Amino acid sequence: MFEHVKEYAGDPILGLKDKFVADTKADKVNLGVGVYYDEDGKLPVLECVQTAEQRIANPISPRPYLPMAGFAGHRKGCQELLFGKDAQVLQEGRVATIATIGGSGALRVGAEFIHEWFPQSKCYVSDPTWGNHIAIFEHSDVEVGKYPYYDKATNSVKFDEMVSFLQTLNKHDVVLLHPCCHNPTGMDLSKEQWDKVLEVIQKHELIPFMDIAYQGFGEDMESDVYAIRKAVDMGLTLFVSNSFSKNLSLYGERVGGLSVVCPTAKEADIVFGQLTFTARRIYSSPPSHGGRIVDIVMNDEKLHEQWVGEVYAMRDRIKAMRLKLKSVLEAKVPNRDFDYLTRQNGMFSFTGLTPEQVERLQTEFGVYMISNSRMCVAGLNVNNIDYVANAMAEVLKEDA
Ligand code: KET
Repeated sequence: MFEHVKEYAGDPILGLKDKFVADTKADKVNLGVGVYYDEDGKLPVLECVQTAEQRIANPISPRPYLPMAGFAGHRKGCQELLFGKDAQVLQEGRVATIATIGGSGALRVGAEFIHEWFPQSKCYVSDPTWGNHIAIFEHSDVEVGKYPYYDKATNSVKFDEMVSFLQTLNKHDVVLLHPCCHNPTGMDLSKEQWDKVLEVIQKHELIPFMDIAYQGFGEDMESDVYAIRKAVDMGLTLFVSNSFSKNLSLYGERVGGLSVVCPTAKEADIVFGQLTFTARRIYSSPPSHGGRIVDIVMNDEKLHEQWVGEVYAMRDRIKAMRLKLKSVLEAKVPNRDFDYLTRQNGMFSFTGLTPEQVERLQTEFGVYMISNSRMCVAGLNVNNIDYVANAMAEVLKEDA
């Protein structure tokens, strides 16, 4: 019956965990998946989330089906975070938002919407991008292309090439962008560069699809959504997928949102209906637990403030790890430039290690990063950073 079914090679990011768990080395370190671990190497439960959990648990409430779009408070939380509490675009009712199953669910629903209503459109992703961007759009039957983004030789963005390329795209082609903390490279555009990219998008009538999974981990909550708010100010139509996995440390609850900024409130209503219909056809309606937490934390002023502080503490710890790793590596491998470590933002660093070097780190030292050389800096802490730096220095030195 199943002889024709092909074997699944496994996911390059999520599959790495099994390898890590099976590794018996005492000093092993997992820097694969984009997850924030605290100073003790533990997955944190944020204090604001603990308070929300207590409210949910007492009293324990019934579990009806949620609306297809999720809780209204969850949707409002997404909107105000992305567009601003008093944003005019929200007052005008021009944003259609549904709660989704993580950022991945938002991408999937968005990709299905594009396929259905813009069947001619291709989707262009940065070269490189998060691998699942390509998989999700292709699996929704949207053809995927790549725009130039990262220059490995200089560890910087190939900005001129990127802009020239975007100018060649067709009307209504989709451009998938990372508003902050680019995955996997950590290299973001400056505000001036965003202005230029959005100008090209407007001129060529392209559709920006902004995927934001790390709001608060770059500069701050507001600066990290500069591109989104600028696009709204320019009157652009855009898609935004957001994830609360990282900034609420709610990975397993699968909470996110999909927002479509429309030219008019009437169009927003129609788009909203179609988004709910798409959700209905895939998973019907979202689960309630994570949605409740989002609703409580985002809409309670005190908890919201506490949350922002907790995100900034995670951000600052990652930045401290970048500095420390840079200084240890500079001392150990003086012929190589490690400046990129502190120029990159968010959880990831694109280390430029070869696949062979990444493999050696795994087999000889039990240090796990993605084969494209992406390291999750948020997995480093004072107890493992010297070990990781030493291991990196070893594989870099012997190859030099
Ligand atoms: N967008 C980006 C850019 C992203 O890095 C992730 C997750 C997601 C969306 C998905 O978010 P979620 O809410 O979990 O559905 N990235 C990490 C985890 C993964 O690969 O699934 C990662 O890159 O390690």
